[in-house]
Amino acid sequence: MAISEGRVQYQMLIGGRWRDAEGGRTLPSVNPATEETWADIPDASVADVDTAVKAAHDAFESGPWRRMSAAERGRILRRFAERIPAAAEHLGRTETIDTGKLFRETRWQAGNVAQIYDFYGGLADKLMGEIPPAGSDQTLQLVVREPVGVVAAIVPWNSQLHLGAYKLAPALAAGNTIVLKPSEEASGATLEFAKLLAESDLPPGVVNVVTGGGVPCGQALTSHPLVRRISFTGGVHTARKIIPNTARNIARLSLELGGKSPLVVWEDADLDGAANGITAAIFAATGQSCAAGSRLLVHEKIYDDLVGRVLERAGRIVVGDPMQPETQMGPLATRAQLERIGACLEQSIASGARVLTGGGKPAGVTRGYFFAPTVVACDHQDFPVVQNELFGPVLSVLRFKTEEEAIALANASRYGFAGGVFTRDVARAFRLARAIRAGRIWVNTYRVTSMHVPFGGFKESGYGRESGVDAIRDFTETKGIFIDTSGEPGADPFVMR
Ligand code: TXE
Repeated sequence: MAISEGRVQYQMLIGGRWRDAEGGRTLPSVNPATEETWADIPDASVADVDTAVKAAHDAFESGPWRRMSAAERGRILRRFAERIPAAAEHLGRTETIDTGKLFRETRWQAGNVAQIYDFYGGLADKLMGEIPPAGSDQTLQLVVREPVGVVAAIVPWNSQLHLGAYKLAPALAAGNTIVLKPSEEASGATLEFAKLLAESDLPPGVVNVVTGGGVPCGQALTSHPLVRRISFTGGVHTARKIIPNTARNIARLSLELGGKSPLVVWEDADLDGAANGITAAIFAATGQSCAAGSRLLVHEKIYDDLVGRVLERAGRIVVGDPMQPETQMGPLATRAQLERIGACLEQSIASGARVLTGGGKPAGVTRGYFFAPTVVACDHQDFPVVQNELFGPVLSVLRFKTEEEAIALANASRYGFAGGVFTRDVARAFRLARAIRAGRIWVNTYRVTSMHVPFGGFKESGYGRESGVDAIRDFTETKGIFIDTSGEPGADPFVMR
């Protein structure tokens, strides 16, 4: 990294060396809280991506990483994890400048990244094979697990370090090598993190970081013939472009996409607790989370009371500079997000949706991509604001009468990432949790997470799971080995026995 004209100049990490993009091309990185360009990142070409994938491939084929004992790989990852907390403050600050996410949260997430590397480092030597029973006692059958090869990890802007760790840590623990591509909208924190990787005991080429646009960088990476596994987090429209690429390289793909998650509040719920859960679901991280709960479904008997509490809570949210400790909601990450959300809301208002609070820039704000906490009453779910993932602090509200109706409304979405249920009735909570078609359900809480529990979606929220113990297996291939233990010469293949 160098500073030029007050802007940070980043390079990419390829094969253990720092490199500019071909021709020195760069892309600007904008601080969404100030609208100022604070850094330039390399704009990788197809040739740069090819160099990075070949570096990862060489490290996989000829380097020590996959050959060393799994225990040693685990030790290297855990030693690496120990170095991260000292950098958490710096990484958090960089990510906040990059994305507008609250510093309180980015600093915490950077520290949590250490635990993710520690967790999967600890699993490296717990990956077991199998010895299935054979048809004959003269044959020994083994199922062993081997790393897949070069993994392409593609990460969006909303939680670059955290989401990146859930891909890299299990993939590395299993012995793979990586090419990581963060979003062109926010790559700074990842490139700062890459410095820690470069100084670690990971052999050169095991982790490579390329930066640049979806096209050509992401496209070249996901269609590269040496890539064997793609782990993607981003929008469904991008997933639709990546899936056809895997028809060329036959790389295994997992997709962690968006959501339009329902929050169902029953009449017996603790309403203040529910209002807090709803606030966490939609206004934390300015609603820019795949798990955001953005469709509130409320039992008709408590509709006015609960919505009143949500509006009161939304009205108290401190919107402002994401670096300040008192700020509760920062800006959206990009101007495009701001414009897209505004346009979708306008369309919905024109067709009858009613804004109860918010609906645009907060009063008095003159710069930065800020959008006020917004609640919109909707009499049905056909409005664009209910159908589309907005990835912003916009909550639609609808009432229901019966459990069947609540379930039908909750499931009337092409997405199925998560859901929230608020009730004191355990049996009802369990029925709703099972009935909602989504990969994660929270009951009387929201946003709580753990690296022991997998996450990922149903329907258009994607396929494959991240996090959890099984994530390490997901970066392996099984291999069946048959050993003749008879000690006798091989039998004539044309004589049936
Ligand atoms: O994501 P993109 P964007 C949703 C959310 C958001 C919308 C758009 O609704 O508003 O997607 O966000 C790379 N081949 N989510 O546009 O474009 C890109 O460079 C290969 C939900 O930022 O999907 C970046 O690194 N890669 C989600 C990554 O894909 C390509 C988080 C994600 O960017 C590519 C983010 C291509 N052709 C957005 N085009 C979640 N699950 O949390 C782009 N990319």
